[in-house]
Amino acid sequence: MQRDTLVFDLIKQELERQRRGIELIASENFTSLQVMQAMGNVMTNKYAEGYPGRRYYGGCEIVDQTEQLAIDRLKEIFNVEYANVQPHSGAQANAALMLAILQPGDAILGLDLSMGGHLTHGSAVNFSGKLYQPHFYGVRKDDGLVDYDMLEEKARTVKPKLIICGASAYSRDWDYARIRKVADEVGAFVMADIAHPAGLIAKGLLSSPFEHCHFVTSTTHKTLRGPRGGVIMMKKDWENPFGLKDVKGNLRLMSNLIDMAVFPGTQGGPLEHVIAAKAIAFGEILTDEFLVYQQQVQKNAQAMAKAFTSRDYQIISGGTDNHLMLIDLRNKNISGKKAEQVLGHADITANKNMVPYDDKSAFVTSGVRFGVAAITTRGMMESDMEFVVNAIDTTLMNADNESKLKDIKKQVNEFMSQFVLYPEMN
Ligand code: DSN
Repeated sequence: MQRDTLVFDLIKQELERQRRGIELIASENFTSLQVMQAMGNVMTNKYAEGYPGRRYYGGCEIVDQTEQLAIDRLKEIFNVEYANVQPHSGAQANAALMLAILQPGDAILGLDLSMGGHLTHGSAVNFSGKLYQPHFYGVRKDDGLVDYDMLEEKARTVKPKLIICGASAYSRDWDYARIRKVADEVGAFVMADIAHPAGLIAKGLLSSPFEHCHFVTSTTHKTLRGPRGGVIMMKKDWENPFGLKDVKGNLRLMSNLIDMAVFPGTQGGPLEHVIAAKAIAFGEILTDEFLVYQQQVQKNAQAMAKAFTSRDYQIISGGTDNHLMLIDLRNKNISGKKAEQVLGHADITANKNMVPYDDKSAFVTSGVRFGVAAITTRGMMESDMEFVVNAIDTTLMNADNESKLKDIKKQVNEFMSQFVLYPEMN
């Protein structure tokens, strides 16, 4: 077979783009080389429907070991009794979990997408909003914090089967205990989607949801810095408190119901090469080096927030506890869409984002979201946040000045050349 130089050339161009730019998309990161190498290996050839020790195909004795290693390491990281490492993504993890515990038409309660929530938490354009009956809570207008009074009131009114906490654009920690209390009162399950702050939770830098939430889902590629994928966990293998049955009408442990909802419920063959990469990433997370990384993530986010505030940028909720921040650009007279575009011209990658109570559509938005997980992996420290924020500010204030933008791009590229990325690759 002839080597496909067209595609490999595009991969090379993507490597160069990642090397020269400032990556501020809050959901992105740079995996280690060994995590990436594990994703391109012979395990991609293997069918392994089922679970370690109980597969529908022969020849699974090796992939059984990598998958079991991934499960065991994930359980150790979060000190949990149950883990499923097969979901292909965070959205797949949430779909499987909901399939396991809900019936079509059941009420669910999640954070509104326009207030920082996620598509899979009940959005009308997503399976979660189409199959189930979605209801939402929001954040308070005055301080941008989750409105727990509203959450409780909604829970008592709509009596959801599932309350979802977790967000894509919320910079503060969560009061999981308070959510569990109202869930118990109305007879609901609680699921925490920790896709964004999982790395900080793994190292004890944010509150743990595991004591209070029946289920926890996550992606593995954001602050966890693993391959693109998802996971589902439970602190305890809940003995099915609501008497949920499988398709044959048998009462089962929650772990059985979730395993069945992942496969055969929503997925086919697991991506065993990606699961091998998850196992490697989970091994990295267990090290002290990863604690130092997460501590730096938190320090960098706080330094970045301070630098923005000193330039009169309005951070929703006034700051950050985790790795990200959401900025309302209305006092800067530029939309999120335009900000994303011009930052792109300066090789600074970020995404437009609705802010709470936004008067602009999701395609335009009044806000922009920044995260520091990726630049911290590149090696940046608190002192580097001044350069980054200054570059952003100068870009946004010169949005229509092409020569100035070229100038900033040059400075950005020079600045980034000191933070070497994948030196082994060419
Ligand atoms: N799309 C991800 C994010 O950017 O936050 C969430 O799935």
